Amino acid sequence: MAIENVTVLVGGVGGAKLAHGLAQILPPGRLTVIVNTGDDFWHMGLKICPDMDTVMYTLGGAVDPVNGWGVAGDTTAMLDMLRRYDGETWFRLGDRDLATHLMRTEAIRRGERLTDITKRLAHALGIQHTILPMTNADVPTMVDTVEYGEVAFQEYFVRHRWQPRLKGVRYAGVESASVTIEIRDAILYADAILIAPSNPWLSIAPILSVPGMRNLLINCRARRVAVTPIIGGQAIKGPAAKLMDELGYEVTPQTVAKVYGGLIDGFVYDSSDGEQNFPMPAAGLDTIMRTDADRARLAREVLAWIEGDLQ
Ligand code: FO1
Repeated sequence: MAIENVTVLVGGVGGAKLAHGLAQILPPGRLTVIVNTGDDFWHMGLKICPDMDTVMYTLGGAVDPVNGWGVAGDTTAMLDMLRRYDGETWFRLGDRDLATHLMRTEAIRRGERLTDITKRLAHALGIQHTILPMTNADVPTMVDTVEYGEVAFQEYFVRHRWQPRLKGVRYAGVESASVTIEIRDAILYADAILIAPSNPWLSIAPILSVPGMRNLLINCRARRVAVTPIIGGQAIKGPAAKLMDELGYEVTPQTVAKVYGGLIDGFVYDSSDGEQNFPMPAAGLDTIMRTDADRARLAREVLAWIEGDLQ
């Protein structure tokens, strides 16, 4: 089968890398990136969408290459002044990054949809593909922890450096969220749908929990493939492995494949894990994306595997 339109579900840094690989190899307009907004929060009066911005900066060639989030070469004048006022500096907003939050917050206050705001910001950054929030509703991820009880996602992730032990996760208010017409079209017209190597519980599950999303994915005509975020019993980045352990799962790519269960037609695991068995067609590829070329190579290999009908 020939693949023309690709849609990819992503969280932050790891997902953005695969999205960037796809963006490099697909013609303009052929890629749609559906982004987790469970990490979004209001901070110092500003609406912050960390995963959206990570994807936007990565595809726009503006991302900080060391952190994988924020703007390359950004400065901290605002944070330095905030510190003098004894303000909240645990979430590090760079000076250039601040412009994104100001633009977005003003537009939200004017009543614009996050979908339309993102389209405008992405276009201004020269991005020729489509970036969509998973929904326009606020669906903050809440993390139940042993040490602090239930805390908002960024409190858990950034303020406490994902060290608290996790007991559970919920996506607050998701039952009244809905998929947008843009998301519906991106799924219905896709030839291939990828689930990026993002955290299955903190990044992908919020997207899948938007009412209607699962049904669209199950009933669409696209081939659906997930890429593992677990290699050699460890997460490529972030708390995925720690979280799996705390929730009582075995830290293996098989666990991830099982969690996606009936949603996927194929699974990509890392070739360094050796021959592996999965309950669906699976391919062992080099999934580590250190360079831009690695990202493009992995994107090409995954699409080639799907085009060959997951043999
Ligand atoms: N991650 C951190 O670990 N520390 C920060 O201070 C931080 C600030 C920040 C500012 C803007 C932005 O868009 C992202 C930022 N991130 C920061 C990353 C982000 O919060 C997380 O990586 C994601 O939410 C998890 O995908």
